[in-house]
Amino acid sequence: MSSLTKLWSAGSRLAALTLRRRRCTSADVIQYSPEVLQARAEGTPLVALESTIITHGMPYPQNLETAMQVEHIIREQGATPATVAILSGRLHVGLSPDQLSYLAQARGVVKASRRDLAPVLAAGADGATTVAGTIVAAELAGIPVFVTGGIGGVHRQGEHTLDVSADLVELGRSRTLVVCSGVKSILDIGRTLEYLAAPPRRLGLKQIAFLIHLVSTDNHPRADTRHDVQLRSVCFSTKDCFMLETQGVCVCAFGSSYDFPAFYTACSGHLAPHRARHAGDAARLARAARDLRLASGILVAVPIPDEFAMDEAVIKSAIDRALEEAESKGITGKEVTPFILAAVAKATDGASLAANIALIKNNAKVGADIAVEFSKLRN
Ligand code: PSU
Ligand code: MN
Repeated sequence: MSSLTKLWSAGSRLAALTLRRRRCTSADVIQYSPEVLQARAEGTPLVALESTIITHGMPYPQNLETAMQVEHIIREQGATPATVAILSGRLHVGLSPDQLSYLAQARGVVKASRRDLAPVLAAGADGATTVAGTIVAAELAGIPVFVTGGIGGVHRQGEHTLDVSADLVELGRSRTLVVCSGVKSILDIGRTLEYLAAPPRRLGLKQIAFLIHLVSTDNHPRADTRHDVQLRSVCFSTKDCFMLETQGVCVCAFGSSYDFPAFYTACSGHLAPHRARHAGDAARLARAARDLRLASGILVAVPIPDEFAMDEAVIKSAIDRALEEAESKGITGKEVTPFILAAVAKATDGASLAANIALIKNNAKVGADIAVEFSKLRN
């Protein structure tokens, strides 16, 4: 054997070893439930579910009842549910009824977004994954569809606080198709859509001046956080809310219209750029995105069914009051959404919770249908 051939074969062995080690690493990090393992062996489509909604989004016992019902609906549609959470430092994909029950009552579970995953794992702690955290797990586990109620977004006053949920960025960098009912009007829905999906639009004078400044001083906004923040606030500060670079997420309204839903109500007053009329449409879209090797996600926004939609004026006043209360109590960051959810449920005598439960059950059916349709397409 020539020395060149020897070198070549040693190189291939090393590459194979590295590959094997890589595969082991991600398999090791995830603890699959027996049900999920069986589904994978039999080729049953999987649907990922988040767990922050259980620990921080709803009170006990409705949180547990809803989690079990959502899993049941997914099974009835011919798919297998895979609820994601961190238990004692292990990333679980698929939970047993006992584990769900534990999470639903446990105190001190960390709300785990992307940034929190490694610390919670390293500390051997419990964590409930947000939309962003669950997308990371779904991608690792190769689950293409994920169902939830509402995703995080750009908070109101986001132009000052820069409080933008990591959910939006995660949607921009993973291929997962997320089924939800839009974002709550506790957030800034227009800016959330803009951040996710809107194409660059016209520039105001202020923005042009700032861009010229950046170019002339050779300060690319991405290279320096201070400039990035400055640029973002300039972009946020006009009425048209122009963002230099959006996340390129394919946002679709599900059903008969292009109206982007507002969680408790079917219309937010904003339109989605695309529409999926039914599960088959959404599945074909996901297939096409994968064929194109797009590394960005798809958001399917399903309006709350008419019979469960809330009165717009009632929910608006409850949200406005809850936002004022949060501000006066100095609640910020990741505490904002759970605080507002609880305050709004109290102010509406539980009506907002009932709407939340109804819409997530409907989303579970839609998501499972999409997963089933997707599994029928060429892989
Ligand atoms: N919206 C809801 N219920 C929820 C959440 C959002 O109606 O439980 C949770 C989700 O887990 C979402 C997270 O990913 O809040 C967003 O939080 P943050 O803004 O801190 O990223
Ligand atoms: Mn937030």
